[in-house]
Amino acid sequence: MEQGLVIKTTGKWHTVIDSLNNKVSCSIRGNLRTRGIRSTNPVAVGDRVEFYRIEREGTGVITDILDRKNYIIRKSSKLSKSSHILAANVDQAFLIVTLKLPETPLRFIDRFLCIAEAYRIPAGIIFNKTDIYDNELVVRMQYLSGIYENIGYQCLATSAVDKSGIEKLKSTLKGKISVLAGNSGVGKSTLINIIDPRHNIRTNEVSKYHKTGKHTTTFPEMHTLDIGGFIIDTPGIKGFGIIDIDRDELFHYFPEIFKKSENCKYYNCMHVREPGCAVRQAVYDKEISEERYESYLSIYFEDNEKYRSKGY
Ligand SMILES: Nc1nc2c(ncn2[C@@H]2O[C@H](COP(=O)(O)OP(=O)(O)OP(=O)(O)O)[C@@H](O)[C@H]2O)c(=O)[nH]1
Ligand SMILES: [Mg+2]
Ligand SMILES: [Zn+2]
Repeated sequence: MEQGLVIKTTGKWHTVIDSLNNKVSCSIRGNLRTRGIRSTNPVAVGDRVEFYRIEREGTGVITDILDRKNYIIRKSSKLSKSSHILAANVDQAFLIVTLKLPETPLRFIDRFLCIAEAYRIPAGIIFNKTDIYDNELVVRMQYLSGIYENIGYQCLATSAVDKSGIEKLKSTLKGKISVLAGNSGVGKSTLINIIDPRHNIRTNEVSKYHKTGKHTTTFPEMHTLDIGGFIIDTPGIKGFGIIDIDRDELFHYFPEIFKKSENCKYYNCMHVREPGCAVRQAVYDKEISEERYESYLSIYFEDNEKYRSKGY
């Protein structure tokens, strides 16, 4: 029996790399223990597994999944019992954001960060395509970076065209397992190709008419980095689906709201319209960004007609 790392899964076959970084195509043993998670994919990218080889066929069989440090799950709807594991055992997650071609909605950023908090995965934001930002957009990026850095999220600015920010990004990724997420067309695959020129991942231009990407990457895949570490490329997503967090707990996953909540008058304050709410006071005093607070409300009232999320 050997241990390996799952770097790609497509249906029946799973690509596992062994201790020498050689790839082995593996199937799964029928009675594999699935660790209590009901998911459409028992084995996910990032899983550390035990496997044995079938020498004459050059393939392998996965017999066990080692305990996961963490994982990111996507659930298709609140009612559906089965979910899909996007990635396991990641050290950090970055959302690639573009302020143009396509424009990433603010609500989308906050939903991503909220989910990362819930899974206890350190998260950051990478503003990409800075080469096409005019002055106004540069100011906007600096404004947003200020807000998110204040809360404690690392923000980077990159361009795959003029290569600015790439060295800093590399030093952030070095030696770690990172996952890149974001809308289709923001440049996830392009950035990986630039960070490690050995890779030649397929990329595609953004549709001129819809100004959105073409969903070029279709399944998550982990790539080795020549500087050390791994990076997981994921398919562009329109939204994060249903956020499976209890309403009463939601504010725990907005760090700056959680911090202020200590001073609320009522211990069970939900920071919506309760008297003596320190969170709303902080929004009023501009200590908490109004846009972040609006994102909190939009998830809080997700089931409510007025706030129903528009596909973020
Ligand atoms: N101007 C500019 N274009 C970029 C930059 N990064 C990526 N692009 C372009 O954006 C388009 C989309 O890039 P992809 O890497 O395919 O985007 P993706 O995020 O992987 O998209 P999906 O795989 O569909 O999720 C391509 O035409 C890239 O050349 C950048 O920094 N500046
Ligand atoms: Mg891609
Ligand atoms: Zn409150």
